[in-house]
Amino acid sequence: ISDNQPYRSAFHFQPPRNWMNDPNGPMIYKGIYHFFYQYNPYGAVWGNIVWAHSTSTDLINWTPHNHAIRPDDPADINGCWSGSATILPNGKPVILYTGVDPQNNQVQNIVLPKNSSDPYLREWVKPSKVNPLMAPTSTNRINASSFRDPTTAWMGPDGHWRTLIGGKINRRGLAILYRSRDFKHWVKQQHPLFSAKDNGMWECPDFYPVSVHSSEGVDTSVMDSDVKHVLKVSLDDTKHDYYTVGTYSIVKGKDVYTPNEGSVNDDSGLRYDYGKFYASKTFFDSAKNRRVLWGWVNESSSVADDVAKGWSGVQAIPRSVRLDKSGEQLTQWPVKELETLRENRVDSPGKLLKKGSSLEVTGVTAAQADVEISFKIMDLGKVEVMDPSWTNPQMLCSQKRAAVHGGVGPFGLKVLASRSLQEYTAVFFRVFKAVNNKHVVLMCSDQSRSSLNDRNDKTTYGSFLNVDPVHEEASLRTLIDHSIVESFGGGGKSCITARVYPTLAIHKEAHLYAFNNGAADVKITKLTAWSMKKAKVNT
Ligand code: DQQ
Repeated sequence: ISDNQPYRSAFHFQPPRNWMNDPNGPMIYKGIYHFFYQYNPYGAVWGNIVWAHSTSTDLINWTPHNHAIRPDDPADINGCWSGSATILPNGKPVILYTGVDPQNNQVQNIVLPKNSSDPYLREWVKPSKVNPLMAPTSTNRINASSFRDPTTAWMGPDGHWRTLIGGKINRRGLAILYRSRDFKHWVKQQHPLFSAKDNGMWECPDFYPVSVHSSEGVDTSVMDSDVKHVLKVSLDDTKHDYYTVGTYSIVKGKDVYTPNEGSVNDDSGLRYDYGKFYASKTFFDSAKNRRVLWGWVNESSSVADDVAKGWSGVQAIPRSVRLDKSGEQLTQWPVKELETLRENRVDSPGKLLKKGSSLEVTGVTAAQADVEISFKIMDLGKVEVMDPSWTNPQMLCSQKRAAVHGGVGPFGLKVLASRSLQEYTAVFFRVFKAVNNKHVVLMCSDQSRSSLNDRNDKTTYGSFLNVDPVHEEASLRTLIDHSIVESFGGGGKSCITARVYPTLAIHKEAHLYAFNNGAADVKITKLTAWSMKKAKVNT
């Protein structure tokens, strides 16, 4: 394993070495945040999966513990896969997770803390003769190779527990619903809570209420007229996390979830993140009354490069999630605690960024920074006309990259940039006018020039941003952490996370610029950047 590690993160969660994938069982217990994750103790590629475990008091600095769940029982001998924690009404936590049995069937198991007075929950036990709790049978129409990832359970007004398990039958993706009176005996419901044809396997479902009138989060079991519900699924086919916002009720004893019109789980659906972000999971943080989202960000490098550097996978910064004021989508923002790592603040507001110009932001460690910037468009008259066939934002960003001059935009940031711009990652906006005279804001993260190393996947990402440029400024926050560029547009209405591996723009050789390649001038109304301290992560 190489000693030269320019791509390790300074403030994103990662283990010291080896493979990490899905976030598992996040929760707060006795004031301590718990985080588990899919981990290979033996290498930098997927395999030999256990639940590794870390704890924290601020979601940013983490202490490692022994692996919480290992394959040592017939019900999980071939793998301890993803799952979720539930805090029972008596305050004690339990974990439901997927085990892979000797026949390679996927089954659902439970583990309990050995000593629930230990706030660090350092030991977990598999109760004897209970597992599996849920399994495929000859009659229950469960596909034994597509049955995994139980959600945090919630209790309905009838006092019965519910959990969802991801599944599929043929090409139909399923959120399979189980119910239980005692958390031990689980009964599969005849109908899934939700399903969609031609979707392929639904991994890692998540289902939770969001408050309609407040930014605060609510407990997973809350079901009243002040909440809407969010159903998220991770589509195995596309490796993206899609969500819908909808209403959930129990009608004549049957659980019914109805997504809002227009939000569907497919390629036109809403995504948490339009870059790399998968197998995500939320939990309700009862200490701070917020709902916190974790998501796995995998590598864009080659397997050979992963093996050489000795690790693969990071977690995105935990995000607070709330229903957007529109009621139609969520907004996400890095948890407040991240700001404790900020130092050396630099401000440079009020600058006019003329067409074709750029501005270097100096005074921060550009490879390890937090940047907030807002733009006011000076001349919307220069806007380009939107072709009605341009419905795919990612494709549009790939065609109209940062270097392609436009009318209004592209303007934004060039991060992890080398001195003479042989390498840079550009995060930017471009504005169009549609046939209905409405403006459309495109947000892009362009990795095409991110590295001189061509073994990396340098796909460009994009999203339409739900912001009206006539009345609102275009705002962007970007977290830069060596090989991670995590961007929040419009206060968190669209998020794009990218992995990049510059060869020149590393450590002190990384630079940060604001740029404008549009014909219209833009004014930088806010530009604040901070160097970020290194977090204590599993050291
Ligand atoms: N990863 C786990 C599965 C899950 C998948 C295995 C999603 O439980 O479906 O490591 O990334």
